[in-house]
Amino acid sequence: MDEQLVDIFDEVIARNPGETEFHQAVREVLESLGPVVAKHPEYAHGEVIRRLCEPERQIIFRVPWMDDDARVQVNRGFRVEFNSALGPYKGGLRFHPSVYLGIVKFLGFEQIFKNSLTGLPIGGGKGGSDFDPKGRTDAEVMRFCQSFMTELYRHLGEYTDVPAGDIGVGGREIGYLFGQYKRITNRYESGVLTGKGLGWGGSQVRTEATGYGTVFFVREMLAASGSSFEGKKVVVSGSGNVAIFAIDKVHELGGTVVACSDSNGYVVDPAGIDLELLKQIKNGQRGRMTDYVQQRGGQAKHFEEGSIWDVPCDIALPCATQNELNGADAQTLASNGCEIVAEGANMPSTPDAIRIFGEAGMRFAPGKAVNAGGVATSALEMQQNASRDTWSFEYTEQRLSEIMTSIHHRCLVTADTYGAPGNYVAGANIAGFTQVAEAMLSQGVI
Ligand code: NDP
Ligand code: 2IT
Repeated sequence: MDEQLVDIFDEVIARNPGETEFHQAVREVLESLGPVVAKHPEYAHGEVIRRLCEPERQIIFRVPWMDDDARVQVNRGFRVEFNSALGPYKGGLRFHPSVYLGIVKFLGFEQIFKNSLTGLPIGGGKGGSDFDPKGRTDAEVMRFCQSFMTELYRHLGEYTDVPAGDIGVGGREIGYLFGQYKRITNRYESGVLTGKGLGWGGSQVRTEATGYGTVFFVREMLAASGSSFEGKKVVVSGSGNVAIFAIDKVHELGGTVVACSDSNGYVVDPAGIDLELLKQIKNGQRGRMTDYVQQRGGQAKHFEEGSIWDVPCDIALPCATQNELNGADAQTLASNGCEIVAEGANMPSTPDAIRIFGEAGMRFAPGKAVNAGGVATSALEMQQNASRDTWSFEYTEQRLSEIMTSIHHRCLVTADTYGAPGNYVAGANIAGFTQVAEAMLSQGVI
């Protein structure tokens, strides 16, 4: 790391004790910025990086709610409004028992650069709760969402802060959250949340966008070396929103996804994952990958031991959660001849894994570039809401595809300009950063 940046990083660690995921996300960005501070001394004078590492606002609140047995439950809610240089805070809400301030901060920090890369006017933020939706009834989820929004609504607004989904937050939760916001404020403010239902302000392609966008990005990586998905064997971890629509698009482009997973294990299905069955189990039944194997039959097998990254593949798409792919997994992927790793999830590869990809000559692209299609399509949803318009599926998907092509291009051009040709990590971090830094300098010390 550049000397000027070491002090800033030490300060981040000291001010945010124990928040290891946040430290990891900051370190990864700062490690890319050496050539940038060398070229732009004005960033040091304006303390742009020091300011960027401190969220503009952090909100933590109690979320009390009553379960179906009339017992009072208490969760903790978070919203970190990290940076608004480019637009209103924008980023998802995550409901998962592992959520604490360090996770929300790492996600919010990543979101700043990701949103900048989209080229659309959105700042960075993230939120969530340690609420675990697994095993909860619809009525319990509704009461939780209503209580969560009863506190959070005062911080939101279409020009202020616009949440969306993430792990554990999909169409059902966005519906309950929007309903409560509307009731409290007495405003039909469509642009205050994205990921809404198609009949009430949602955008075509938002549900598919992160998975589709991930595959569009890899399509560009492949095209850059004169290749395509045709005949490629692909492993996708997770089996949620991002994973499902990544699988969908890989199959459409001629590849075969031979494995996917959930937190209890992974499934290998050599004939290719049956997407209709997977969707029915995940969305219809809210079931598990073990249910998939039972209903699929044939050669599909479920594994509880080992790692999904043991499955040989040409392309690996981690689409579940942070730090799900470690150094040992990276070594296995390399030995099995995997060529490309692209992150559908946020920060799924550990620093060790990323180092090993580089040493093995594999091509690696980071989540803030690869999975930006989700938030980009959220920004398209905001555009449609602002103009009281709705676009067709085809038009919206075309816009998404162009945005992903442009992010890919911007990463490579920036990496070249700053002396790191072919390095998507450097390209994404530097391109995302410089646009935000310029805006912060223009807007003064705030
Ligand atoms: P979902 O809740 O729809 O699915 C999450 C999937 O990941 C599930 O299969 C889940 O398994 C698995 N998973 C979650 N936590 C863990 C864990 N601790 N260990 C193992 N597996 C786990 O979430 P999404 O698909 O929306 O999100 C997946 C990733 O993509 C996240 O990193 C998210 O931040 C990122 N992302 C999401 C975007 C979106 O638009 N939704 C946009 C950009 C990035 P199980 O069911 O067993 O918990
Ligand atoms: O990590 C992400 O980019 C998301 N969860 C989507 C955010 C959004 O506002 O659509």
